Amino acid sequence: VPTGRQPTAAPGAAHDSAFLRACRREPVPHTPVWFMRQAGRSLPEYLKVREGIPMLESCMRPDLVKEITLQPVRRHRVDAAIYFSDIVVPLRAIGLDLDIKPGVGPVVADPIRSRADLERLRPLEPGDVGYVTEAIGLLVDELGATPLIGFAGAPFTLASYLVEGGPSRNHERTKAMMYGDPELWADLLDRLADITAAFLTVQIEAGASAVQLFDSWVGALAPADYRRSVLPASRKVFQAVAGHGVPRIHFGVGTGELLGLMGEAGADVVGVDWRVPLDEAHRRVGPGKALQGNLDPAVLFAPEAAVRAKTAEVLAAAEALGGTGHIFNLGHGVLPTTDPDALTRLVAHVHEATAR
Ligand code: 1CP
Repeated sequence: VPTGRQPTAAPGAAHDSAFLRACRREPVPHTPVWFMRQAGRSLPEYLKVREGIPMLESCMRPDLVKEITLQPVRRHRVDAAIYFSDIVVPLRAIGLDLDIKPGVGPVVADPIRSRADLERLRPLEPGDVGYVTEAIGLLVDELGATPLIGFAGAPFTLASYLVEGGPSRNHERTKAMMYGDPELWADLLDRLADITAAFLTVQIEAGASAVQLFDSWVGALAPADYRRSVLPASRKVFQAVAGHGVPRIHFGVGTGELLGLMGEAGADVVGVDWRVPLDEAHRRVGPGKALQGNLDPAVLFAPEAAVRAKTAEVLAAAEALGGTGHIFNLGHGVLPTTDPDALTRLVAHVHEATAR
C-alpha cells in the first residue's frame, strides 16, 4: 500500500548510528544500548496514554504507537527505538480470534491442533497491517538518526501460543504435535514463517532499519530438536528478508545450548540471555556475528554499586568480540516494576564507560 508520505529525514538517516554500526561490526564511538521491552512497561507516561485502551487496540492506533515507541528514547536516550506492538499482532491481522489479556498475555479462542485448523492461517497481505506502515512512517520521520527496530515472533514461539491457546510453562501440547505429527508441525511452522516474513517485510519497507526475531520460548528445546523441527522455518524467515540488507537479530531465553544454531539460522546479531557470559557466547556463535545482551534484568533492583559491577562484567566479557559488534541490552525484557531512573542511569553509564 503506497503511503505517499514525503520523509523529512534523508533515507537511511540512521545508517551511521552506533547501533547499526555495531550490528555490522564496524567501529563505534560508544557501545550502543537499548532494552527489550523498553516501550510499554512501567513508564508513567506509558500507563497514562494507555489508560482505558486495550493492548491490541493500542497497537492499531498509529498516533499511540508513535508516542509509546518514542517515550523510552526521549527519557533514557537509548540508541535505538523498538516498534510498539506485540508478537501476536500479525496473527490477529489475518483474522484469528485472539486477545491479549492484562496480566496474562496472548489468549487464543480456538487453538490450532489439527490439519483442518491450519486453513485459518492464511497469508498476511500488507493491506492487513496498514496501521503498521502508517505508524512506522510517522516514527521514521520523527526519529531522524535514531534507528527503529521492527520485530516479530519466531515460528516456534508463535506456534506455542497457537497450539497451547495461551502462555505455557512446559509447552506440552506444542511438543506433543512436534514429536507426534512432524508433518503437521512442519506445515504449521512453514505457514508461520511466511506470515512472519511478510510482517517483517512490511516493517522494513516502511522504514525499520533492523529487525529482531523473538524466539522467546525456544530454549525449551534440545539442540537436535531445534535443528530438525525449528531451524528450517526460522531460516526461511531470515532468508526472506536478507535482500533488504538490514541487520537481523535473533533472541531467545535460556538458549545457551542453541546459540550456534540460532546464528546458523541466519541472524547477523545473536541475542544472549544472562546465563552465558558474552565471551563464551562468542565462542559458541563463532566469528562474523555481533552479540546483543546481557545484563540480568533483575540486577536493576540492586543498589547502584552492584549494577555498576555487573555491568562492568558484561562489558569486560564483550571485549572478546574485539572492540565492536556488541549491542548492550538486558538478558531479557525490562521487568515491569523496574525503576525507570535505573535504566536512564545505565544508558549514560555504558555510554561513558565505553566512549572511544
Ligand atoms: O519491547 C518493547 O518495548 C515493544 C513492545 C513489545 C514486544 C517487543 C510488547 C508489548 N510485546 C513484545 C514481544 C512479545 N510479546 C514477546 C517476545 C519478547 C519477550 O520474550 O519478552 C512475547 C513472548 C510476547 C507475548 C506476550 N504479550 C506476553 C508474554 C506472555 C507469556 O507467555 O508469559 C505478554 C504479557 C504480552 C502482552 C504485552 N505485550 C506488550 C505489552 C506492553 C504487553 C502487556 C499489555 C497489557 O497487559 O496491557
